[in-house]
Amino acid sequence: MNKPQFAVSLMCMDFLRMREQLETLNRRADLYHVDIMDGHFCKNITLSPDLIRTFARVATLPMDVHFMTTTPSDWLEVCAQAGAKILSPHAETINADAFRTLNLIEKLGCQAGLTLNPATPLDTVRHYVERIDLLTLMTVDVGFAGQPFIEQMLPKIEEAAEWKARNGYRYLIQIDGSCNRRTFKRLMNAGAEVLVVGTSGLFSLDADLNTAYDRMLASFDEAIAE
Ligand code: S6P
Ligand code: MG
Repeated sequence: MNKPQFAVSLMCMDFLRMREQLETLNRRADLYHVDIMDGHFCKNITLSPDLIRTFARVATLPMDVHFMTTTPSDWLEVCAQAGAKILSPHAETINADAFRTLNLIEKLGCQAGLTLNPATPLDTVRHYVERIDLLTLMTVDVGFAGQPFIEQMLPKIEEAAEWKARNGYRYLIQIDGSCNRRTFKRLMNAGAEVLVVGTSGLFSLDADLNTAYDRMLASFDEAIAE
């Protein structure tokens, strides 16, 4: 089984230790996952374009922005200018102008991400998924860290992996929501390639982030070996 890439969810870090935590993650993680919410698409507000600009002063890993906003087109350009490398709006918010949105992401010089809520079938993105670099499948409803894993998503991950193998699509399959010791093996068996680790998979494992990261990697190896 291939090793996954780990994308760390920055909304879950200790905000009083941002610089120190980013410096640790620069050495250890593969990608940054930046959640932007508008209080409408989901009932929370977390990170912001200004924070992306601040992270960019320290971050040496690519930042993938997960837009939980009703009108992502309002935010794509400002986030690209702030330093985002991958822009991942939700299918539920771009299907009225998906091709125009993908053209804009390309024009901004970013990679095209795309995110699907748990209740959204993969088939809704069939006509443009060939243009996607990072396909994110939510395994919790959007809005909060620390929620329970939605088991019914496993066949959807398998379907995304089948589509990729059958059609030669380039997207990496990223999973967002409750990626941790209890779910790692099932996610990998289903075809996950990038795992977003947040509160349950990483930050809750130890107050010291280096120790927490060691524990996360060890818990991944243990889970896979079972
Ligand atoms: C949720 C957000 C996610 C969370 C992540 C937290 O709306 O999009 O990226 O930050 O799921 O991780 P966990 O393991 O606590 O669910
Ligand atoms: Mg997210």
